[in-house]
Amino acid sequence: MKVVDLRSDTVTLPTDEMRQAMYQAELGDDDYGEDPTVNLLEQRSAALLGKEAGLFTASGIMSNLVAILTHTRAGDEIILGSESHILWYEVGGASALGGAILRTVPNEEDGRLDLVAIEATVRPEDIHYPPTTLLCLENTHNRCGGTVLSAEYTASACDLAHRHGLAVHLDGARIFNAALTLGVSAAQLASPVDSVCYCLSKSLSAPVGSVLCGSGEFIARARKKRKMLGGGMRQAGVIAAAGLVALDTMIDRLAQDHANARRLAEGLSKIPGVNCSPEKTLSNIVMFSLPSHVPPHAFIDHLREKDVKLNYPEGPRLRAVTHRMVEAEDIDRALDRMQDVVQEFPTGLS
Ligand code: TLP
Repeated sequence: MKVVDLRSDTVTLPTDEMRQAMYQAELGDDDYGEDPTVNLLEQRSAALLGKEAGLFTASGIMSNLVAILTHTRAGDEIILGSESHILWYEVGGASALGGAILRTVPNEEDGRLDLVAIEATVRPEDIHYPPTTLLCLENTHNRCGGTVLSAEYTASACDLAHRHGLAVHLDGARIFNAALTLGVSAAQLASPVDSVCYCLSKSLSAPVGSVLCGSGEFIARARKKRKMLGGGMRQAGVIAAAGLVALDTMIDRLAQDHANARRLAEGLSKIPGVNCSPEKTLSNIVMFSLPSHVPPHAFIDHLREKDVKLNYPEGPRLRAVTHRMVEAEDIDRALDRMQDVVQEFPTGLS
């Protein structure tokens, strides 16, 4: 029986077309700027995001870290969301390796940071204060359940940041999902930010990689930071080739993942005691909570025995992520299994 793996869109495997392209990729030493496949991926990424240049990195975390190292100096303060991926899941790299102080502003439920709160958090010039030099945003927002930041909001946040001399980095790991939801281009969403990265290895289904984009001058400096982190990958065209196929073939199919996420959210909202809002399911991430008598860890363990995989949650909310390897019929099967498992727990007992 096929396992329905809803843990993350990072579990997606490369398509046959990607594997073919990897095999046939034209290669060179990227540290000499001589890998034509990497160069093409960087150029195409920059064009898609409306920036001058791109930098292929090993992962989303590396892109975010390289961006932070390039925008800031040790001791600078960064403003970012209390639910941001950079804060929660990047092993504290911005502080450990970049010496950055992370100052959070609460994320609204929809992934925004309140503009008044951002402004109040920027440090004025004072001998006691570290300089605030960077604002980080995230679109779509992972921990806020795949919510999207509109182009208008992003522009307002950037205006404010730029007025105070801060640069803005956008963690756009799933920016093509956001663009689809909003009916705008990724370039429009990224237009006011100084740097943006997106991931090839999540909803776009490529095996490895992320691309950081920005001005030519920014990317030249970022390239050196990537090198410092050991991220010069030589014949990286082998993996960039899959990324190019992902750009050609995976962006247009994201609508299926969004429809499946909505289908899952609608089904979940009908299971008695399960709390899930289909109208808040805006991309490929579904957040839900279980009836209070159902312990999440046991629920997930039982579900795994029935070939449906979810990650253990950190709090009361569970996350399910749709992707290329999950079809509508898999969603229906997952829903049946979830309903069965909820019913295994007698009401009133935990
Ligand atoms: N997110 C992963 C886990 O780390 C939680 C996931 O399963 O969703 N930015 C955002 C918004 C992300 O969601 C992720 C990965 C990253 C950056 C980092 O990407 P990787 O893991 O490829 O370095």
